[in-house]
Amino acid sequence: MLIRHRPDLTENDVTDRGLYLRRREFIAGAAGLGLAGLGLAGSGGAAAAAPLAFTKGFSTPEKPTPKDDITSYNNFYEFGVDKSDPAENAGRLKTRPWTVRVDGACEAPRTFDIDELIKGQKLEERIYRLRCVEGWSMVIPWVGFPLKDLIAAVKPTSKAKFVAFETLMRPSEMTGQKWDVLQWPYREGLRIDEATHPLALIAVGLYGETLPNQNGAPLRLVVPWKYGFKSIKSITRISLVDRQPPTAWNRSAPREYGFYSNVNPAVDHPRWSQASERRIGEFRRRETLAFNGYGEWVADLYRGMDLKKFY
Ligand SMILES: Nc1nc2c(c(=O)[nH]1)N[C@H]1C(S)=C(S)[C@@H](COP(=O)(O)O)O[C@H]1N2
Ligand SMILES: [Mo]
Repeated sequence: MLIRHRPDLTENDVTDRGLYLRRREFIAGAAGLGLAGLGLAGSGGAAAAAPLAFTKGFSTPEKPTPKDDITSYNNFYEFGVDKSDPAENAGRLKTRPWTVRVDGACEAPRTFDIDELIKGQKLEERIYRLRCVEGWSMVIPWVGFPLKDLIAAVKPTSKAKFVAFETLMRPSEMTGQKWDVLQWPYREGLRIDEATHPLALIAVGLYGETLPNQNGAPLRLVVPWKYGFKSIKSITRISLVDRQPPTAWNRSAPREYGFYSNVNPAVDHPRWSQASERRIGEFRRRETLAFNGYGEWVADLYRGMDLKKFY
């Protein structure tokens, strides 16, 4: 495995909850760019990409997939079902003004304006692998903040056992929502301990700039140890709930897509194997790793669970 030496960087953060980070996966330190370019235009479709200020956080040393691939080969069914549809159609989505409602089982439910939310967070770059259930993968340099910080801000109560996420419903701009390929709006969910795991990220950027619409602007979830469809894009609502919430893909094909959907080479999808994957840009398939290679940090969440049953 490639080891990237960054002598100019020092180790810090992401060590709460006893999380132990392997040095070769841990590129950390201060690399603030001193840029706060968040003044995005409030009208007319896709905002121009703006630079974000961030520090370096927990990252794989693998080479990131080229930006052109990350932004042109997408799944975002609200804009069509072909890989090229989101890049072509997502420019219609107005991402300002944008609010995110965080509510449910908490003492301080709140509606956040996206720009205020971003200003209030310490952004980090986290280079994570992304493994789609279809059998392809990428390495993506996200910029974002831990989901657990947003959850903590609303003071969850003991009834908060799961977290439910919802994407915007706006068929006039999300033209794919005119077709019933899924029950709209797109929904996802996590157990509260998954959602508050330090690796669960809210991404607001990639490659150092604000997220392109096709990748889920203005904010999306990134759960690197689960299949890509768990990482819901263009979120407008996050609710703390006491029961496992319904999720879009599980509703449409429950035998194919479970609630947990941890990357698991030992449990095949009913129509294809999950043992290997094609890294975008590579020719040969490579082996898929349990929990997408993040087992060292997340396997404990599932101790004692039958992962064939809870797929
Ligand atoms: N709202 C919404 N979120 C979504 C999807 C979608 O269709 N709608 N597709 C998912 C799937 S299947 C994958 S693989 C990832 C792809 O993220 P990317 O296009 O940024 O690589 O987004 C996920 N999030
Ligand atoms: Mo996917």
